[in-house]
Amino acid sequence: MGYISGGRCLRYSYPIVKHSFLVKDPKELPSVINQAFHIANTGRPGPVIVDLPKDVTSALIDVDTSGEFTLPGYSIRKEGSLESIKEAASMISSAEKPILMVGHGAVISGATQEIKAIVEKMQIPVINTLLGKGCFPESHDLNLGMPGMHGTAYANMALCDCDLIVSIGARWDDRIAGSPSDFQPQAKKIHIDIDPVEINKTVQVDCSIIGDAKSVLNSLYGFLEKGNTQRWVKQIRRLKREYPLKYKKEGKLRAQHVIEEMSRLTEGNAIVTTDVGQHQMWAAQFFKTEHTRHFLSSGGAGTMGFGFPAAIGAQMANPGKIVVAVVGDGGFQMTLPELSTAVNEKLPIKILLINNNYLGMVRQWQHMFYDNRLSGVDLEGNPDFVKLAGAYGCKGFRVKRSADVRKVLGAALAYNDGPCIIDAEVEKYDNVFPMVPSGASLDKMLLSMPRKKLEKPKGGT
Ligand SMILES: Cc1ncc(C[n+]2csc(CCOP(=O)(O)OP(=O)(O)O)c2C)c(N)n1
Repeated sequence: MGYISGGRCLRYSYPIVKHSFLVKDPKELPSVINQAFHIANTGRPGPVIVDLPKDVTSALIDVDTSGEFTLPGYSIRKEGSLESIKEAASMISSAEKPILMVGHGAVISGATQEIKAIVEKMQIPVINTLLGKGCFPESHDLNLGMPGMHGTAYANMALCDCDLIVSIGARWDDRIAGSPSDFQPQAKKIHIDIDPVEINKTVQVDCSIIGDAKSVLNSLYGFLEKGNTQRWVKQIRRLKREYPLKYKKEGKLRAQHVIEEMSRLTEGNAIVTTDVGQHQMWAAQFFKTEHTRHFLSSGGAGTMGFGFPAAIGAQMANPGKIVVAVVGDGGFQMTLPELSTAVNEKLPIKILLINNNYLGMVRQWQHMFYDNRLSGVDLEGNPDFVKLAGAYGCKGFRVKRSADVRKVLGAALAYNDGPCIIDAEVEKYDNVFPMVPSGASLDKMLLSMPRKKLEKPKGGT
């Protein structure tokens, strides 16, 4: 048994994977591999580690390809209980100010059509979590985008005034709930989730349905009776008009402008991946996503450097699609050696590098909550990314002026012989707004930098 691939790996991995196996007897291998795939792909999907010690990898075995197994402790409930579904239907039918909150679970279950059917029948506005983006088209009149820490003002305001929140595969994450113990007490809450562990984990709900989102919504639809949300929908439309997302158009090039233009040019059809940080939040705000599984980002794990490798996977799986990796200058430098993979495979990924010469999101927190005492966030030592692209045999573009954005992005979109980097040199000191300080309730949302000193936040970036 190898030293590193020993029992320790098993224990280290438990908190971050769905399941781990340590194969001690080579004969177990076919069954374990089948179990690993089954566990990874069913219920609430997640990574499974199969730890193979050296003596197992070098053993010779007669393979029994059937690899049969039973997993007595692992059962998945697909259909929700009829009783809970009926209770939820009655709550939704009688609500005057309901909101659907669409999360990653809805994406995984492929519930787009079911959500659309309910929205059209009941006239209910929709918000989506970061990972739920695209499950319901963002161009839809009743879509309010992402709520929470850097969500749209209108989504947060709607949450503050609604009387019912229906979470569909969303886990009331702290970026949305802020302070879960007093999250929107005026609203009743329904939670639909395939993973029973998520129910009442952070936010206490009034009704829960354990099951697969698509299947549950299908049954739910039949029990819904059209209520009257006309006034609510009017209010939503007014909020959208009065509090749109915005950014300064004058002065230096803005990240939001570059992202918004890329969104416009790709018309909701690109698969977008992101790193973690300010650019990620701006991508969530300004890259309008029309289709499910078209926005790939690192959610709860918050993994910098995720965007580019994710784009490689997305482009490999979708050779005919435009894939745009919106990355930070910090995050990109964590995984950029993968450029050689993308160049070798001639993957036409557009790497939209939002280059602010800072670990921007951390700088923003130091600016807003720590008297602008900046520490460890300066990236003045950045390489010249266009030259770096050249060194890898990759095409490089640079954009510095707002007036050139459309032209440069157009040229990058027209280049399909391999990957390209678009080095967008943007304003260094821009902050992401709206912002709800970490741990605060949604009504503490800031639309711009306040004059008075802010308290130190309770949570992390
Ligand atoms: C691997 C990793 N290290 C640290 C963090 C904490 N963190 C969150 S955002 C951020 C800054 C990201 O900077 P950059 O990639 O340049 O993106 P920007 O915020 O400037 O858009 C950091 C350090 C993290 N999420 N992941």
